Amino acid sequence: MENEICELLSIDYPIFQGGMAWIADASLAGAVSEAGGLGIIGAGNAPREKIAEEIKKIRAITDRPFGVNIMLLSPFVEEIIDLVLSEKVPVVTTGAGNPSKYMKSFKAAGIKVIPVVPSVALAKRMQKIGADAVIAEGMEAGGHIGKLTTMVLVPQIADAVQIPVIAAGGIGDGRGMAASFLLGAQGVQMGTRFLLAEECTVHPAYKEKIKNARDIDTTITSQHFGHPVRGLKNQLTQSYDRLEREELQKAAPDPSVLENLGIGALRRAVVDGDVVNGAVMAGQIAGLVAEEAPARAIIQEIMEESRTVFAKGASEW
Ligand code: TUI
Repeated sequence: MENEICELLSIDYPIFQGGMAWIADASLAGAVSEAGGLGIIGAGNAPREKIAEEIKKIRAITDRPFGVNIMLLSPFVEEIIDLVLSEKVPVVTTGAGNPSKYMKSFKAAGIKVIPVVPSVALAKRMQKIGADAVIAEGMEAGGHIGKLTTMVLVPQIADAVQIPVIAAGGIGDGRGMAASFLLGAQGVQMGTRFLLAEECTVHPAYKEKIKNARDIDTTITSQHFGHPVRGLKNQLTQSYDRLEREELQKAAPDPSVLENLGIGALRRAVVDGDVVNGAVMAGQIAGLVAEEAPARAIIQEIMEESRTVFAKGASEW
């Protein structure tokens, strides 16, 4: 029997590569799609021309399906939506908000729409307005996160909707994939693990910091106002914590103090390799021991391991 996600998207393996802002470009997404997974270009805060270029590049790398992740807080969200509609990209994933008002245009263009949802309520709403599947992302994930863990979110969403569920947040190997399927998911999305793909163009210092990370090395900034973001601890996250504490003492806390600190921080880490004062977004699975490898090898290893541990479990309990 075919996997529902593979059938829906015409891909070989139900593995999505997270559409990481500044990081997930045509090089990484093209390699993942070419290897049979779903590669996703992260639009992040980029303007239309930048993403148009990445779409052109990925089409030169592969003729397999790919996706574009639309970060709904982007100042360029309207022009990115116009771009994916005119380019008729095969798949759109959305993050950091509710994509309801764009759903009709996506569907009219024949685009498969798979929103990231942090709750059962939003998953049900997305199913109702025509989403093809949902990505249930737990707060183990890197970047902007919701409040629930993958372990509790996936089964509750799987029970609440009939469309396929893709598990995300804290998944980095075949064990995580097998566990996700046992919780009711039909696919997985991984971001942090693909940072160590050879085709991932993130600065080598960023990759090194991921390789050296321990289980307890991530933290959440902007927990109390603004948008909570998970990344590896460094001087930037310490400054955030201090400023946030200071602001919260005030009679009228001003969230813009924190926003100012965040502007350009991700770019500093990804492009310049400043992992001390830049934002090194990563999930809690960064502590997992993993080597740099081609995207194809990562996908093959995870497929094989997930099947092995699943079969082992079935024979032991
Ligand atoms: O979007 C992500 N991860 C991201 S976006 C990003 S760029 C950024 N940087 C700083 C601040 C904000 C964004 C870096 N990482 N993951 C998907 C995701 N979506 N996580 C949580 C959500 C989410 C949250 C609320 C989705 C929907 C939602 O809906 C609220 C509503 O309006 O109902």
